[in-house]
Amino acid sequence: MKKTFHRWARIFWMAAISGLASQVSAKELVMAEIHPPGHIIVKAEELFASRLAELTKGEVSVQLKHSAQLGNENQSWENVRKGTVDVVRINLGGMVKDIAAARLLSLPYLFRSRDHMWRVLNGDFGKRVKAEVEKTGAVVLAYYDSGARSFYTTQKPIQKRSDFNGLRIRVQDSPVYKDLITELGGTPVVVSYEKVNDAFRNGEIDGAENNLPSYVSSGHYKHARYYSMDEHSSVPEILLMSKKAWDGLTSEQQKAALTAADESSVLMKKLWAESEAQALAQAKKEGVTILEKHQVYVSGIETYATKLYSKYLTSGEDLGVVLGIVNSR
Ligand code: BDP
Repeated sequence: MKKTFHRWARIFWMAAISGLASQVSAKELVMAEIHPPGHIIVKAEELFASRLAELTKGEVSVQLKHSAQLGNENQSWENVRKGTVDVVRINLGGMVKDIAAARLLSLPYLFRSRDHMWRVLNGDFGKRVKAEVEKTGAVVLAYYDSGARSFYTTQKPIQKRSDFNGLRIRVQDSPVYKDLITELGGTPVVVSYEKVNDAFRNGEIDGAENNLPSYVSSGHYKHARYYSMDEHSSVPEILLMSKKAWDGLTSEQQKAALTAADESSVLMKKLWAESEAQALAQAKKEGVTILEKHQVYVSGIETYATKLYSKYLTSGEDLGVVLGIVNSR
């Protein structure tokens, strides 16, 4: 009896110790995302989280806080640099004020296709973006697709440059986007992503611009019933980890984080076209008027939009980089 008691006591004690040990070594990373579940970006992040847990045998897990529970994208960008949130996914278009390379990436009609954008990101320019971001104190895990952004409006479709006259168009908080709308003849209105539906409802804006998956998943299509596929920009998303969280990982865990991020990016790349097609089908089903690219007088819009280049390409080096990108189309 006494012996059995001792045996059980030992087993209990060892279990308690190993439980404690795994608690001590297990790390939970908190991740901020503004998109809701179901968005392709969230699917990619879910894969990142599950692969990271798998690769580290449960030592590192990710708690994904979607739908802007931890604030808007500007706040995420600030928080990841401060280290108050561990992982964030943000659009490079919103980082223009701090990252000079993001300014170049945001220039309208820079890329002709997703393939073109990926070639540039996988080359020297992608390395420059990474280096600039890492100087601010965040670690780059991967780039994600973001397709092409197009304009959508409430009253009538955008077909040509003069259709912008007098329209108030919501933009991300970026000087490039503000200048773009001004150049096109409209008035830019900076509104954070989560507030765009309210801005439509309150009549503060007449239009906005985004890729199809975001246009549909955000519900913007309920207010802006005309989507004109002018595809004026393709600015990728970036997955970042705070330096503080990164330094708290072992080198094996860091490697696992990069692998998981890379795998999620590759999968997302494969699924992107599918997700765009689904969003397009849903928009059509909901009665949205879609103007295909050939129905929009894109070259007329592009002529005005690209006037921005002279403002933003002030150094010989940047001019050379952008010429290189344009010539690699
Ligand atoms: C979405 C991006 C998100 C941006 C948002 C926007 O995924 O990161 O913040 O557009 O327009 O497509 O603000």
